Amino acid sequence: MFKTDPATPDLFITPVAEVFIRNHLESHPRLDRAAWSLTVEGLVERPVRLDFPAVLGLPQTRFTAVHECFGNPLHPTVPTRAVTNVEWSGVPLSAVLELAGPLPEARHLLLEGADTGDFGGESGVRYLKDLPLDEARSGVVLAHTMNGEPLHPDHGYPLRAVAPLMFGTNSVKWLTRIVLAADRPDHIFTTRLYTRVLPGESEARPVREKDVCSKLLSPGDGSAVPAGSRELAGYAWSSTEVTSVEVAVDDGDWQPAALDRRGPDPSWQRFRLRHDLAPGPHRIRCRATDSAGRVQPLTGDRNAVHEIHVVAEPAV
Ligand SMILES: Nc1nc2c(c(=O)[nH]1)N[C@H]1C(S)=C(S)[C@@H](COP(=O)(O)O)O[C@H]1N2
Ligand SMILES: [Mo]
Repeated sequence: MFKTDPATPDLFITPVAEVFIRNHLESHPRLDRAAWSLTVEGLVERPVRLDFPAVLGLPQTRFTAVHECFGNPLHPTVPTRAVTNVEWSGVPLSAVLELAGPLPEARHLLLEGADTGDFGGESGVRYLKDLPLDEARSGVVLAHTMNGEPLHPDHGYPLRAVAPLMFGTNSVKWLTRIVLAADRPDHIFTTRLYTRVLPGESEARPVREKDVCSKLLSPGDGSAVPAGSRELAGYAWSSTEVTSVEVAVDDGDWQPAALDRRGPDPSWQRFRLRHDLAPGPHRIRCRATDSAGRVQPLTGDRNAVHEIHVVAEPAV
């Protein structure tokens, strides 16, 4: 069902062929762009139906963003570390909403995909997500390209939502319908799954903004490297800018790594640290902190500190 770790995880932009694919339902629609349309309905002044040329006729935007799967919603604290960084282009959702004119009582926006199937004991369900209207209007883009290419059928061709600061689950693929509503819809993918209680809070909230997280990518987990001075590197990301990354080798102290700034787009940020690896096996860990003061936990949650194991081989 989905691809495993990319073969070249170290690139700043992940090649399309290495971006993971996550489908909850059995039907993986193969849509005909000429027959496709997007409707905007519900609490709007004028329901609209847009065909693909009409979408292309609206203002376009292009940006790079981390694309990260939250993980299995049935096991919300288990780390899966399915993460990539890709460039999207498409139409700001706000431009589409302007055509329809949301009514004042509209508070929520529903995004519906064309796929159907069974999940979590329910049959014949649709893929449906909801967002607060204000957040959707300011943050969501309806994307038709990934890394400059038309979306691959598995990634939602011809049009998908992208919520760049949020987990991938909110970025509805094969988008065909947008509904404005006063209340949240009760649905398996909105209110019943994809909710969690954050540390220090008592009420469950929907899985939206990304957590602070980081991943060591070089050297690769399980690899053998020559002993001596090595660069330990990877990427860190969050819904805000990451402000520091620390790396620890074996039982050594957490050492501050060099870290790139985030820039205007919500891309991941590269970190690197040179370290002298003595011959033998090593455990290497990384830990990010973001500008909101959030720090990766050592254990126990989906964004727990990432650790890799490598063997440093003595020079012959
Ligand atoms: N229509 C639809 N959209 C969807 C999904 C889905 O199953 N159906 N999966 C979601 C999840 S959980 C993730 S992580 C991302 C994955 O996007 P990708 O497969 O393009 O990497 O799509 C999201 N959008
Ligand atoms: Mo996901």
